[in-house]
Amino acid sequence: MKMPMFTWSVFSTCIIILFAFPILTVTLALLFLDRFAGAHFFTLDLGGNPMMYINLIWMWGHPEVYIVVLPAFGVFSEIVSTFSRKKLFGYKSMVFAMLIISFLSFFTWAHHFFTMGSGADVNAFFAVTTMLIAIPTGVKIFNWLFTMYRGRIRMATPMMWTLAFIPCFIVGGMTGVLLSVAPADFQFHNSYFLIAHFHQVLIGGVVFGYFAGLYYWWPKMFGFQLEEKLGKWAFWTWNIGFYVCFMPQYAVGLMGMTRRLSTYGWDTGWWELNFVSTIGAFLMGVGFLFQVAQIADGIRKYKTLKASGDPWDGRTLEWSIPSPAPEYNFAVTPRGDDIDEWWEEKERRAKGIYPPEQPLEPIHMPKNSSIPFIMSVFWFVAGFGFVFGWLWMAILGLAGVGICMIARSFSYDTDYYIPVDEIKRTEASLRGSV
Ligand SMILES: [Cu+2]
Repeated sequence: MKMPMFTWSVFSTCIIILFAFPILTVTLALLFLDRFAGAHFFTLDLGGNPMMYINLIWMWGHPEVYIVVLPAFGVFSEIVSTFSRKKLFGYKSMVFAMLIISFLSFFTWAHHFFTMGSGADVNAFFAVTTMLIAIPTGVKIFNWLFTMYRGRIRMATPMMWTLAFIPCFIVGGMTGVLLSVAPADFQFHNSYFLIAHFHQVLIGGVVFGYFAGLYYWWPKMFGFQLEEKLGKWAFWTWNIGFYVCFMPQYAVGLMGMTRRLSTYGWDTGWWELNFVSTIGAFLMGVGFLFQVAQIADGIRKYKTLKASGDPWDGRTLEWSIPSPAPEYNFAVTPRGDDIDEWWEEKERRAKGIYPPEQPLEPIHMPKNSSIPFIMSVFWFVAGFGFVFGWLWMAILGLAGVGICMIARSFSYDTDYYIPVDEIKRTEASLRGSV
């Protein structure tokens, strides 16, 4: 299957979601029975075990970190090849790496509590599986680097966030390997060293990735470009702030500071590094303000910043349609023979080879429904009632959920067709602005 890497990343994320979330559902059901029906799954007495809860939470929770990071990996793959004007290096190995990460992510959960006392054999197993994940991740890093090699790199904000991600994630990943050494983890456990590692992978990997993706697809989503100069200010304050904030935390962790402290004594010698860390946190806050200013500025200058359908000289098919995309996306189903189909198409057009005109057909569309949103409000009411033991509120919420379900089940008016005339009109008005 020739899908762009972002599509593959969403695909592998969905696989992990499919297997990980049932564990969370069961865990919450058991917790509910403990709290509400006097069961003893996670209690200290009557046969229960609180560590069972921690195990279940991380059986879901470790795959969850890959659920959040894999789409970011997909974003980086798209951006690296677009802004290096090259095909992604090692496409197949990228896909395999992602699938292997998805699989391995289910066998590492106990690395969150090597100190539980499960013994050397169990700890060794989870240490090895954790270290193994560094291999496919390393493959991806090398492929991104090789894609850039001899490419004509353009330093636009999406690419800058991608470039910042690579060294940041390497350091975050390597400290992860340090943490995975079970005997050493008896020292690192619950220390600020762990906190620094976690934030480096989750901010340096996930947040940077979604920033890169937002900058990249912003014109496609909203029809205007974000002004680059403010974006660069945001980038630098964010990145300098990041290192000033989190690097001292590795040190203060090795000095013995544990997580979740509300205060500590002056004689610990931790305050200087914590103070540096605080400065970094505020710098990141300034970076965030620059980003807010960037969006506000973009909305104000909407007309002058108006984006074409293909503002980055893109490679994948979303760039072949206008910005913002019409509700039906593609007027005719596009060809998808190549990963960089739009790039190939542009090359063909440059040689004067145009695709045959395809006849327009009415487009089948789903109708929007507000019921899922209303239902989620009722779920919230029910959950709130259960948490505080207000049964009347819980029943009210559940009744609302039931009514929503029934209403949706009996609603057959769920789709419509966009007639050809309307597609023609939309395309003509949008193409005018391309
Ligand atoms: Cu983990």
